[in-house]
Amino acid sequence: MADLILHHYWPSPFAHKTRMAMGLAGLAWTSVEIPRVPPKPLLLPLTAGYRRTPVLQVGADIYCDTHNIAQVLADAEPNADDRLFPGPSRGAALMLAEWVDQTLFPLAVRVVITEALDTAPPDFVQDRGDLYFGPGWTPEGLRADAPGVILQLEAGLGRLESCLAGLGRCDTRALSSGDVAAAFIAWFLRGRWSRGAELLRDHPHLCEVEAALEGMGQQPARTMSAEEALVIAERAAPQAPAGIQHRSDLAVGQSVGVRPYVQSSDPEVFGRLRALSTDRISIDHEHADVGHVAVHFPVAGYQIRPAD
Ligand SMILES: N[C@@H](CCC(=O)N[C@@H](CS)C(=O)NCC(=O)O)C(=O)O
Repeated sequence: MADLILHHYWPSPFAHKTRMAMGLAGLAWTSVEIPRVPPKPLLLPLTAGYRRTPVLQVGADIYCDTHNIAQVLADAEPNADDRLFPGPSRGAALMLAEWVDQTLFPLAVRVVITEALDTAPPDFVQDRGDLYFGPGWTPEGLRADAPGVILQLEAGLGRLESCLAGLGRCDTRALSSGDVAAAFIAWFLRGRWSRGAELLRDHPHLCEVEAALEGMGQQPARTMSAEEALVIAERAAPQAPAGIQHRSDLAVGQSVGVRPYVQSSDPEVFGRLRALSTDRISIDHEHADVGHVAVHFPVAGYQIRPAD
């Protein structure tokens, strides 16, 4: 397999999640740092316009979204799958990761951005507000909602805590991809919200998982410029198989649009359908800077439609 090239920035909680997963899986990776806010002129040619962080590049195959990336990591080496999904943990780990992403993270990012309204750069606040809260959000609305959002966040953390408590202590069991999903939320709240540490104190199992994964995977084997990564994509050809392996009216080669299935400023991205399985949507994309690449998205959480 070609190098695992992670396009990311260090403070990104979702990138932190993927970095931890690479550490847990024992995989070496190459780091390409990208900007925190658009424009991202050296990333978007690879992704057909998908702008979120992180993105994993393997030659001319470009994997968007951490859920999708987790499966690439599991497939990367013979032992990696066992390390990310030990024993019977797969189903529960995947569901936990999805719940954290769809339920807990939106609450966490609300409290973090609400607190940062007066201190973060205005272009960052505007960009993240449009991305996470959808059209029509206002600073006043965020502030008014904050007390109720904090209660919801505490309720969610309580559920996460009892889920981790049910799995047992970290020193008596193998960590899984589900623990990574729990740890990145703890890392985000502790590092970016003034009340994070105080709230986490009430969740000892969550703190234990966070500590067990601390620092894991945060050291790339090497760093690379974004320009070098584009050259690698240009010189490679997509390796992922083509074909429809799932009941669908869509056909290989058809033009499709894909975007996260949430109210947000995420652009829809377009390409020719290359493959569709129960878990993954793959589109073929051409760009003058990279030639032909295949861009891969998860099915869960993404909406695909014909775009002819
Ligand atoms: N469901 C996505 C969520 C990714 C996400 O929202 N990432 C944040 C960074 S932590 C982001 O893209 N922020 C905007 C940006 O980087 O431009 C995933 O699992 O990868």
